[in-house]
Amino acid sequence: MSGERRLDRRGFITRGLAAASTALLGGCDDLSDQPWVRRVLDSAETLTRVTQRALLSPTALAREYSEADISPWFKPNGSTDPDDPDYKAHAEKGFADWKLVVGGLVESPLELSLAELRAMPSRTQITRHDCVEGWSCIGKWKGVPLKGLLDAARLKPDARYIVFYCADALGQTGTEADKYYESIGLPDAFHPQTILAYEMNDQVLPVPHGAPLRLRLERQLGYKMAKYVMRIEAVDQIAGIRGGRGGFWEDLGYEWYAGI
Ligand SMILES: Nc1nc2c(c(=O)[nH]1)N[C@H]1C(S)=C(S)[C@@H](COP(=O)(O)O)O[C@H]1N2
Ligand SMILES: [Mo]
Repeated sequence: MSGERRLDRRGFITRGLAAASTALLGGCDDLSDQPWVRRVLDSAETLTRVTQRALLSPTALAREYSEADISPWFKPNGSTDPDDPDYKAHAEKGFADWKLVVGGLVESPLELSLAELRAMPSRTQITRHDCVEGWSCIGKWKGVPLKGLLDAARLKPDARYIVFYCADALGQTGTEADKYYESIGLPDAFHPQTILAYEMNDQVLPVPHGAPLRLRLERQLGYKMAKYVMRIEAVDQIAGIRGGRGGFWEDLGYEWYAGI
């Protein structure tokens, strides 16, 4: 099968899924208990991975846009105002004494304030955000490349994944176990467009979009891009974490590699 036909098939399945999920649901709700959704997601995932391997190198860049392309309104989705007491206390103080924690399989664990993150080399990119629900928005993001943080923390040789722990709980019990989390592999972690953003459209990152810090991972779907990132951990496997599938939505059936 030619690369072009693979893309067509994948596009067909992805568009079909987007249309179906938009028709059924207004938000990133629990699609996963519907077996047909699960089957479509699984087949789209396999095709996406095959296509991406065939056509793209691990360092291929996602398309970047111009200022004129920036969406006048960017839809906030999922959690938009975390109901966590620690988070609320930090938000009230403008995150002035908040610190990002970097730990796990690293030689030099780090705790970095927003001022320290802002003092590190940054990257700015205008990119399109695609949600699994079928909507897209273009926004401008500025932040610190994850590579810069990982180089500073010095990964141990057995590190294979980077896990992001967030402040917000989306689940039913409101406990630690319900908090949003995500994980990515090292090729994505070191990709030049993988940044921890503290600015959106030239403003301080607003709370609905993940203040004080959110992941931008431009070659995967929106649910991978953890907002309200409090702690980053390098690990050798994701099987022992929470539901074991590498993310909040993954534990409910979404695919771990959500390539676009
Ligand atoms: N912590 C956290 N991160 C999250 C979510 C969430 O609910 N909580 N929702 C995800 C989904 S499904 C999408 S589409 C994007 C939405 O980002 P936005 O609010 O900036 O549009 O964030 C992702 N990251
Ligand atoms: Mo999403």
